[in-house]
Amino acid sequence: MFAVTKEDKMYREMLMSNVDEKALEWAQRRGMDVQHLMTYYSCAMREVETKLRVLDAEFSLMHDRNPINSIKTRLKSIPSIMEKLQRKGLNISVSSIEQELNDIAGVRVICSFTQDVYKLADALLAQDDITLVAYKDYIKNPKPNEYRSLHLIVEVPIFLEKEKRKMKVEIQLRTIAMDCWASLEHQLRYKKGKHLPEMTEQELLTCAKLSMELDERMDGLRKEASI
Ligand code: 0O2
Repeated sequence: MFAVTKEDKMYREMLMSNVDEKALEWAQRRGMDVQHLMTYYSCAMREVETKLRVLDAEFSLMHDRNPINSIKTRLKSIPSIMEKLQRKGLNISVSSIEQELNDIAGVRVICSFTQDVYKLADALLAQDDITLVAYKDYIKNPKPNEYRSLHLIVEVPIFLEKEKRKMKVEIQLRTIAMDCWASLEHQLRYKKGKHLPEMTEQELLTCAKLSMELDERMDGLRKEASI
């Protein structure tokens, strides 16, 4: 069972200090409800992270290499949550957050090879306490801008003193090359929905193709090395 840790408290303070006036007013009005919910998401995020680290450790024992290069976790901030609810025309309420949004808790897993992405996803989804809510394979079916990643929305239980709660977590799995492209593209455009000059768009597409080629060639080397 998770207790509320110092880290949770720091998270909450950070969330509360980072909000604009309207979000702050709402979050304060909902007070404990919002704080509790965000703490539950934070616990679920850590559950998923631990599961992935266990799989990484086991794989390393069996194959003498690590499929996971790094893991990043993030909780969506209160203003981002409010902006998303508003954009989708949804009620601003605690139950809306829980029922309608899938990406409050996010775990990004950066893998060594493309094959590792699928092995990890399959192993995680085979666990009997994980429920798959959505599976979007942008590696086999990249977005029009060539964004590639495997996205899973899962439900994971967290065990509280008097109840068990199933919380949703968004997991993005991608290779180092996919992550490099996505992180830089995100900085250039994605977040602001900014329209980029045609030449920049073309250059981004070329970079995405290079990153795909890099993954394919590295995968060839992995097969040659039989790892
Ligand atoms: P952040 O800050 O990274 O979380 P949704 O709006 O989430 O309900 P959608 O758009 O179908 O539904 O979700 P999808 O396609 O699974 O993508 C959600 C997340 O994937 C984004 O989260 C990004 O992290 C990432 N992503 C999707 N498309 C792109 C892209 O073209 N470029 C980059 N760099 N990242 C992408 P957020 O909330 O936008 O941002």
